[in-house]
Amino acid sequence: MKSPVVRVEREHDVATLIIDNPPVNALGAPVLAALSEALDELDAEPSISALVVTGHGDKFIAGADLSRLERIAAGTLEPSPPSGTPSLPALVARLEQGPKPSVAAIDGFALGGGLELAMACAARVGTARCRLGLPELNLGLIPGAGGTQRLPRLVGVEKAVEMMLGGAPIGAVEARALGLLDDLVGEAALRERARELARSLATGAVTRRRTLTLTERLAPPDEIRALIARARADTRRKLRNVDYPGACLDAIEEGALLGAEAGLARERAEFLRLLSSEAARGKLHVFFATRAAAKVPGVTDAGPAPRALGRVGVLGGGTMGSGIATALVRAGVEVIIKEATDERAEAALARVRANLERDAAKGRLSDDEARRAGSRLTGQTSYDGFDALALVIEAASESVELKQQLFQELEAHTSSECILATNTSTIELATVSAGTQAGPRTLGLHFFSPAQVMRLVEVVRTRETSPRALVDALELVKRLKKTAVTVRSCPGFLVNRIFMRYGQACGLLIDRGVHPYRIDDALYAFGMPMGPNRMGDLAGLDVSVAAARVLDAAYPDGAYRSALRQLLVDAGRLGDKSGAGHYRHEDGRAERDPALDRFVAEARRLAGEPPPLEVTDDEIVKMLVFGVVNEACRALDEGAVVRASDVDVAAILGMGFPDYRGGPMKWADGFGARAVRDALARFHERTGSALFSPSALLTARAAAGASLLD
Ligand code: 3H9
Repeated sequence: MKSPVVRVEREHDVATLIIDNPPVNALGAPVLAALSEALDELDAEPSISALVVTGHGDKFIAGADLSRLERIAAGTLEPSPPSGTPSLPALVARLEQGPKPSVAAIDGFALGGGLELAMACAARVGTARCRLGLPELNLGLIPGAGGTQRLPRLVGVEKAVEMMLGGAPIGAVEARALGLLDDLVGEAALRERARELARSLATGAVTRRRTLTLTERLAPPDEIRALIARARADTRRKLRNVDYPGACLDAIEEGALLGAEAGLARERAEFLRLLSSEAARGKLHVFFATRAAAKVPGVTDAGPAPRALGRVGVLGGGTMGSGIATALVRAGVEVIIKEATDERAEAALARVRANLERDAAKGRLSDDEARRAGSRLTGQTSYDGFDALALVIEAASESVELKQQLFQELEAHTSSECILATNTSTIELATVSAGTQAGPRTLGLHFFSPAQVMRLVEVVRTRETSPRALVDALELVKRLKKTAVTVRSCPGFLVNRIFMRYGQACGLLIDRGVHPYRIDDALYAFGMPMGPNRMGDLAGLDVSVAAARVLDAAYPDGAYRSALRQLLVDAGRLGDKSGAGHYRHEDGRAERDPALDRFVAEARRLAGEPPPLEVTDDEIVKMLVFGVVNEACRALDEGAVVRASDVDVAAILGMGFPDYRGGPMKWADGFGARAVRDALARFHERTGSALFSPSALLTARAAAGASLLD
């Protein structure tokens, strides 16, 4: 009895197994069971001498079923497959060792377990659009079905290490050149060519070689040891707090030096161990959270289909406007930058060109792509042509009067269909569009700086924003290869609002005698790209003080501000840009500065010399991060954000929160709502500051023993 997820077509002596498991042909238990059943049947058929394994259309196999892995990682599902279903490693081994040779016919993605299965076949044929990779490390895992053993044997240890540690798939031409693909053909010819090759393997016209027995691509042992040692040192430098890259290198090294059997055993043990690690739980959560963020209930599931927006206008070509324009032209969108004067328009175009040149120099774009992207851009000082635009992004400086004036001008110069987006980071949308009738077509597109690099865009809506405008804006963000998190307009939107508490808690600790550098060290060790004080220097302390003033006024309950940043600003210490802030800055390096202590002492004096607080590094981290979680709970309670996992996506992409901890909500949920509430209540009691007063939603979740992620 055949399952519909795997179909078998017989042509003379070759059987083609077609996997059809939408949306991405993941290898879930039903697929594994169906493949195993089909192999049982075909092994027993004397008229069949060879096999072809393929996917459906341009979907080969996207790997193991991640929803299943997520449940195993969470401890709610046993790692062993359901009874009667083979494990993926067992199925892969069976394909390699079985009586009949097999060929993988690959169109589209062959990722993770998909490539592992293909590598166990005797040969692989692909199309120009196939992409092959082992992205397991992106999920805090390592390949678990022989990938660490077969890939080095097919492409050499060096390339295999690069592919696994990098995680990005390679294209068909490179795969063919490396020998990972044995042939490259057009889509229409794929299955026929695979069958032909399978037949040649069966007759012996082409020798059947089992991948695990190959050794000619393996370098001499000393070279392998040296190469792995270099890769190990490199990843230790780049990645903190995680052990999956080292585990992957161990499995590769063991197999390459001691033989495939030892390597497979090591790989299996490490894969199973990592499956229950915090990093895998965190990263699997982020995988699904990122995809969930694209879905806005009542809008993307009910509203109109998105339209591809034609030409886009950008008002203001400063750092932000030119960064946004760069992202747009790179994604193939035609852009008009409007500036106040010819000189400023020229400067804006120069900024975009410089961004594109940097992309080309770093290999992110080819010279030709950069040239074509640049040709999509024009600069002007008038509103000529704005009546034909589908979207305008206002990226002028952060002044209410200026933005209001620009919105009034935009209303006069654009069609009633044109979406009016503002890139404000602090001003409420209703204030920006006040005095116009443009409410339904007004929304916020809050890019993070630098806009051509940062992946997060907060898509901000008001009660008036139409689903049509929202759906189109979400589509545009996707086209820019960025991730949208949808937020209701509120001061600070999501990221700046929740991280306001992070900054406040940092200031409170400083006023209570915890040194700013100790706080930075604790948060850096936790996994943030830098501590909050170093971060303040980078963003500019004048900017930070101004933003804090707006946010403290908007959320006065529990607001706490140390005077430290204001004191530094008053002394002309604005951060990196002025050569000193909390740190001294020279040649791009931040050095600790003993002069800071004088400002800290003054800030403490202004705070009334409260008694010093004894805290551990763990408590420092929790005071700052649980503060973020507490404020996120308030935002969730108000409906300002769609779901808790959106907070995680926003914090990771907007603030560099470590993805291997899953984001602040996922990380806090690991302790449980009750523990988070109790910790905050204790901080409240110890400091006497309402900053730590647990929010209503957190308190309710704690009382109900509920998850923070529900
Ligand atoms: C592995 O293989 C372990 C083995 O080594 C060892 C095992 C023993 N499973 O991304 P999209 C869903 S680890 C389940 O929006 P795209 C996804 O959630 C695996 N579901 O599409 C979404 O659902 P929804 C190694 C999956 O076209 C829908 O499919 N493989 C899986 O932009 C569409 O996804 C990987 O890490 C999955 N494996 O990109 C590859 N993959 O519509 C992970 C996707 O409900 N996948 N979904 O939101 C990807 O990188 C991208 O999905 C892919 C398509 C490039 C394939």
